[in-house]
Amino acid sequence: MLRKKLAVLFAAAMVAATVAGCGGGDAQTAAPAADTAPAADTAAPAADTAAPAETAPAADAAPAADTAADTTADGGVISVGYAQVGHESDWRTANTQNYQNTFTAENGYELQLVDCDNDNAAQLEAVRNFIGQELDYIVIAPIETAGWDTVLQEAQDAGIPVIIADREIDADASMYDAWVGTNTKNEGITAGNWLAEYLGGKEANILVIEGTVGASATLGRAEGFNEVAASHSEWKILDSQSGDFTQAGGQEVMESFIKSYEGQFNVVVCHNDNEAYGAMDAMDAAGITYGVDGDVILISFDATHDGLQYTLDGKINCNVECNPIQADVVASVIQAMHSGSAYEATTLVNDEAFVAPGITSQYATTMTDEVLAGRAY
Ligand code: GYE
Repeated sequence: MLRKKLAVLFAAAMVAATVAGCGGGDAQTAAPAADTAPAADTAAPAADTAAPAETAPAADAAPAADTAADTTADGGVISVGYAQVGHESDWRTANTQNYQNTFTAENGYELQLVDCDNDNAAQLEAVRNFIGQELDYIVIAPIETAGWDTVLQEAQDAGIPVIIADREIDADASMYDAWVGTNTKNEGITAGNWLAEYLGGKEANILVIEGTVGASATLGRAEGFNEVAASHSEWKILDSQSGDFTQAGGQEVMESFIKSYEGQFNVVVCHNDNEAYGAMDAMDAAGITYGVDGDVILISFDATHDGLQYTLDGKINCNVECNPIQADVVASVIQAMHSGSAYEATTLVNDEAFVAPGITSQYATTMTDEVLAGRAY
């Protein structure tokens, strides 16, 4: 195990963040926001544990495969533990399926995927269990940003490389080996920029249904959107409450918003599609209209298949994508680590945004049947 870890660290070339995934987003939505997306240099292992950038071995000069690959006891099968957030949303289901379809036995993996049901303690326990089993690699989609130092130290002591995926954590980048995910602050900025463009100076009284408290996806989207809101004195955020990224949570929060603010709001921002479905149910029940022909502008994040169907139908005005298809990038990082080659310390999966028919935007693609047909998840 120790030999493999050393090979991994020496092979960690300090390369710039790359963009993977769907692509096609316009420059405004793709511009990384430096303060939430880990920069390549912050995600790289600390100088004392890895060769500096300029001396990091190139892929072809990396330690021979036998220092890395042949440490696997079971004839080349790579064991991977994935501590998954839970099953709170359609995005999450798509992400889980993507890992299950990628880390297959045919592809040479043994995947242990643990659904942590949005419970931090369960997630820490899952990671400790992976360490106890001496799995080859650990992938964590962290529920919250906080609380990772001790268990990451334990993984490091055991010599097991850790990849943080989907969301971000507070821990120093030297505590893990690679990061793969999306720029959620940028998603929030895109939502804000689109709203400003759409309203063209008109007043906005905004209600926000946030994601899980303490999750980087929540913090990033809120920070990005609030940054744009701060530059619009004609906007007011009336309230912001967590719907926990679930449909039931979105409905519950929207019902209570309607009680407190009926007749006072014209914009609802939901941090994911499932919350938006719940908010739509609550507004339907209260006779509040939304979408392109309604009284309330509805903004969502994720742009899953169903979310884009509602956008195509004009019920969601703007839907900012977050791409759940990340397992292929994680697998290529693991393959590089395993063969002792250079790998990307940070990979940013690109997102774009979509708006309902009848809306044109410099920040987003107008929905069509073809766009929806191309959306598998
Ligand atoms: O937006 C939400 C999911 O971490 C980016 O988590 C992800 C978020 C996604 O539950 O639907």
